[in-house]
Amino acid sequence: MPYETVLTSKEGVIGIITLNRPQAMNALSSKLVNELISALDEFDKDEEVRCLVISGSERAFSAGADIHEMADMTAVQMTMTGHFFPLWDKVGRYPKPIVGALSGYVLGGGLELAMSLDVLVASETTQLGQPEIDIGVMPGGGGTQRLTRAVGKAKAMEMILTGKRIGAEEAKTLGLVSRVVPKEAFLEEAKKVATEIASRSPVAVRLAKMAVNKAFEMGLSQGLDFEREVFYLLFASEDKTEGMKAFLEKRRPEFKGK
Ligand code: CO8
Repeated sequence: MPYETVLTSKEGVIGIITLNRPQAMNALSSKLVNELISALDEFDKDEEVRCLVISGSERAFSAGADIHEMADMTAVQMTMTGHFFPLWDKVGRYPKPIVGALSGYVLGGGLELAMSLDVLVASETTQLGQPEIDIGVMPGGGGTQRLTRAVGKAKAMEMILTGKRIGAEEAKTLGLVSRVVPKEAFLEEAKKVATEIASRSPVAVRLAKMAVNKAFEMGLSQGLDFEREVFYLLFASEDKTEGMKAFLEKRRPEFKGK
C-alpha cells in the first residue's frame, strides 16, 4: 500500500521504514503515526521480515509531534480522540526487533519514538532532547518514563526541565544509544545491526526482546521468573535444536523461526 508520510522497502529479510516529511523535520502528524503503524503491521504479518529499521533523514530523524496540528487542540479533544496515543502505544509493544537509525534532530516525540525501539545507531550529528518544556508542555509519549530509566533521574530531569539537547557521544556515554558512526554511515550501520539480528533465531530474538522489555515493567524477582520461563520455552523450539547441533558440528546454524 503506498503511503505519503512514510516510505517502506524490503532488503532481503529487513523491512525498512523511512519517515518522510522532510519539509517539516519529520514531525509526527496524526497521518504519519497512522501510516507508521500500518507499515509496522504489514511488516509484522510478512513472515519473510525478521528485523526492521526505522530512519528519518540525515537532517532529522524526527523533531517531535506536529506542533501545527496540536496548537489549537483542546484538552477535551485530546481526551475524546485520544489524539493518536492508542496507536502510538503499539510501537513499544511491537513483537519484531527494530533498529533505529538516528541522525540530526531527535526531539520530543521523535526521541520518544526512538526510545520505544530496540537498538539505536546514531550518526555523529545526532541531537537528542525533550524540548516540550519550551512550548509550555511536557513529554507525553513516554519520555518522562523511558528517558529516566535510560539515563537516570538527574540527567532526565535536566533534559526535561530545561529542554537542553545532548549530542550523540554523550547519548552513547549515557547508554541512550548503542553506536555512534560518521554521518554518511548511520543507515548502513543500522542495516548491518539489523542483518546481524536477523541471522539469529527469530523465536529466541522475539522472546529475548520481550524479556529485556520486562526489565522496565517488573521487579527483579518477577523479571527473573519471566526470563526463566521463556528460557525453558526455547528448549521446545527447532531453532534451539538446530543452534546447538550446528555448534557441535562446527557449522553455521540455519534458523527457521520454529
Ligand atoms: N512540528 C511541526 N513542524 C515542525 C516541527 C514540529 N515539531 N519541527 C520543525 N517543524 C517545521 C518548522 O515549522 C519549519 O516549517 P516551515 O519551513 O514551514 O516554517 C520546518 O520544520 C523547519 O524548521 P525550522 O525552520 O525551525 O528549522 P531549524 O533548523 O531552524 O530548527 C528545530 C530545527 C530545532 C528542529 C526546530 O524546528 C524546532 O525546535 N522544532 C520543534 C521541536 C519541538 O519542540 N519538538 C517537540 C514537539 S512537542 C512533542 O513532541 C510532544 C510529544 C507528545 C507525544 C507525542 C508522541 C508522538
